[in-house]
Amino acid sequence: DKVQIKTALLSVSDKTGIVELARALADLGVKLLSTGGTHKAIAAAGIAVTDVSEVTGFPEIMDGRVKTLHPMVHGGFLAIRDDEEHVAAMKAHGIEGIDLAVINLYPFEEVRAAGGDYPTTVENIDIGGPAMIRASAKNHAYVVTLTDPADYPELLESLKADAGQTAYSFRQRMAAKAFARTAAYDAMISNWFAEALAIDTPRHRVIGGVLKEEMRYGENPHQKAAFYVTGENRPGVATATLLQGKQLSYNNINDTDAAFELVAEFPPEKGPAVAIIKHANPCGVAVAPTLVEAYRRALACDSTSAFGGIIAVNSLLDAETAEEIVKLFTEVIIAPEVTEEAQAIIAAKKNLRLLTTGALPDPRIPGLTAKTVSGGLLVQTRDNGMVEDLDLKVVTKRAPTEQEWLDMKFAFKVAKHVKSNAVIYVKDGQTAGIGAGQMSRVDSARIAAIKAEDAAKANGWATPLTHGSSVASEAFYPFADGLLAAIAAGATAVIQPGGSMRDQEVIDAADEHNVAMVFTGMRHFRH
Ligand code: 93A
Repeated sequence: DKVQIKTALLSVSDKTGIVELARALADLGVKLLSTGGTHKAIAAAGIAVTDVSEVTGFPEIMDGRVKTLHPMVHGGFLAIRDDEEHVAAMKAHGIEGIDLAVINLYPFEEVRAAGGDYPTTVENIDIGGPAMIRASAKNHAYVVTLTDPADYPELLESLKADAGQTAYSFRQRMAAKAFARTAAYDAMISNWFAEALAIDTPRHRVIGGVLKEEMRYGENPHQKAAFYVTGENRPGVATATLLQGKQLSYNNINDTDAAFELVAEFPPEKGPAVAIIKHANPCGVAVAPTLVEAYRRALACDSTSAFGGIIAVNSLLDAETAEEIVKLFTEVIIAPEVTEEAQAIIAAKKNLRLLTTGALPDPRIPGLTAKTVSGGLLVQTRDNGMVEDLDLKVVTKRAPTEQEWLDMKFAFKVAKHVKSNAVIYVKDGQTAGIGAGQMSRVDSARIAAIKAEDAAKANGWATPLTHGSSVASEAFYPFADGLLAAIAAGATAVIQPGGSMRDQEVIDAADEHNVAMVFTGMRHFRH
């Protein structure tokens, strides 16, 4: 299974380490073939290298769009070296075997991330490179494919140790990596089209991305994990700048995303907002005239759970807020921007990660989400429903007061980001109690009320904030019991999708207690 490397084709956009590799290969007696720019770089270092157009007998044409797409190249990669017919074809056409492909692709991802215009981005779709990667990797029984400069040293070591030969296991491993690379590359192209053309139907898109980083472990220490980025032009954890602190863990990334997506529901023009997240669910959300006040109010909801949490803010993180935040152990802060003063305050906490994104994501923009099931991927468009855009219907005798309107919309926004069954009480722009992830809606209502009682004790309030609150349920009440549990906790106004067979029972129960109720017509399941 050992293969002697006699001829190599080098064609790289990222020229990292290419001259050193070429020199080492030349020293081992390998014949080098190369394309325009790569040839130039290697030749400039005084290393003997043949232009691929000498092999093809064809010049690079159409601005380099066609340079290696030729049977002399692809025959060289694909020929089965011990197949009589293949060998005869090589002889008949003067095709020489190519035993090593060193290829990396036009920087499509970089051009896209830099906001390249449409024609520039299209021009950076590499055709010949992926064709060579796939051809050589398919024929890994005989050919080595290198797509990553990080693998150059391993190749050289094995060549030196093994008289210019490579092992089958190495070629297999490199082939697997090669196909992962071309698949990720094509996924990025597909994602870009989807974004450029606003295609949001899952069937016209491929879910895929390029490896951004590997984490030390996954959700648990015995699980391995990596972070792939889709290249989506959406401010968030995938594109954020880490200003301080160590690398984010798998759970940190998941929770930070949940935090930032939630806080982005609150446009900064309408005032500062803060969300504190634990295990992907909020344990406090608030809006207030100042950011520091919003933080205090968000924290007041459940300061016990906030310990070791993740904080997202919707506007410039200032020194006052930073002072408050550092009083408690927090894992991550994510903000669109941060003042220098605030940054200096946070710097005192070495382990606290601080991320900035430059902007908030637009909650209305389409996109895809995916989760795995065994043997498959479930893909759907992002839940970009906004309560402001819905046709809200008052279904009770009493209409909500102005404050109840504000609080119920706030609560419904939060409900969208809470695991189902979600019941959220809100009073005067702050969460009073959050009930998440229960199998029964009644239990979620009860748990949220208990949390509110705990908060009243912790904060020295005479009554829990649920008294006189507005409550949101992310899905309809199938029976009146869930509503009655919320009323028992003191809610005076309710927002829910409606649409249950027993809506009338639920409406009657609300009317009986002089509770105002609004139907949204849209639900926000989050399972
Ligand atoms: O424009 S291409 O799709 N057509 C080709 O025939 C071709 N062959 C290699 N792009 C092609 N390449 C790519 O050129 C390689 O994948 C590599 O990224 C780049 C190297 O070009 P140069 O050696 O001129 O810098």
